[in-house]
Amino acid sequence: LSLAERLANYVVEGTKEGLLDDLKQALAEYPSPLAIINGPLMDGMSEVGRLFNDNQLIVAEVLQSAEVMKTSVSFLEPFMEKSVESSSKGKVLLATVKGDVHDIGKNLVDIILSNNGFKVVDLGIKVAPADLIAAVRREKPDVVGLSGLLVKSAQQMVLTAQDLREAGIDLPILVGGAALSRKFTINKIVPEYNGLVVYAKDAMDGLSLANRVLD
Ligand code: B1M
Repeated sequence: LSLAERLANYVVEGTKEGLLDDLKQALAEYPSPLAIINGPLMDGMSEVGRLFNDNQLIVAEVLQSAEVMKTSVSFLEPFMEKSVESSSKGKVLLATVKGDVHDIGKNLVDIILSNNGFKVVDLGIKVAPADLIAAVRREKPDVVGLSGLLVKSAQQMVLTAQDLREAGIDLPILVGGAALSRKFTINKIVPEYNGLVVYAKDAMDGLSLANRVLD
């Protein structure tokens, strides 16, 4: 198997045997650590999603795939480019919405923003609107970032935006995650909120939008 196929396979099989050696080799061959994540590792995750959808994998197996992804991201993180400016660009409050446990994408957004001059406060997963509102008041962020992968999470983002509006909050919101689209964001979330709402398709897009929003 090629290096790319082996890397995707670790994720699909949920096994870590040989993973770190292949990641080291990939660091030498790929243009950046993020290219390893967005390329072969994400290919593996897409295949996991497909097999799971097809009932060929059970949740316990998908959890092992998630573990491989998390281990890989932790291993690659120290090799990612970091900007010199120290947490001066602004503060981002990050959360996976209520009812949703998926956090690999959110954690990637955290890493990318933190490495590029943002101070990130991560509230974790299954964050209810009331907890988000309390955190906005406590942390006084410049941007709120919401992640969600389930179809019902897209609807939860609409409810969260409504609750934020009712609480008098109009900070820019950055939304992302597999269940969302730019169209859904514009048609469903934007009308329910008084502030700016922007959709990011991936973590790098999230970074450039966060930069633009705070410029
Ligand atoms: Co779940 N799951 N899962 N799962 N899971 C999906 C999302 C699913 C599409 C799989 C499938 O059926 N094909 C499906 C959703 C279907 C739907 O809603 N229509 C699904 C399901 C059904 C479920 C359960 C309901 C299964 C069950 O229990 N029967 C359950 C839900 C639990 C819950 O949330 N209440 C469940 C559970 C799990 C695990 C716990 C086993 C595990 C998650 C572990 C974890 O995260 N700690 C898991 C996984 C791993 C997946 C898949 C296979 C992979 C997700 C992932 O990590 N991708 C997923 C299928 C798939 O996506 N192909 C699936 C890698 C990650 C880097 O990508 O998060 O998309 P992603 O992030 C991207 C972008 O979206 C974006 O940037 C990242 C890339 O740079 N992004 C943002 C994300 N958030 C952002 C925020 C931003 C900006 C960009 O700004 C704030």
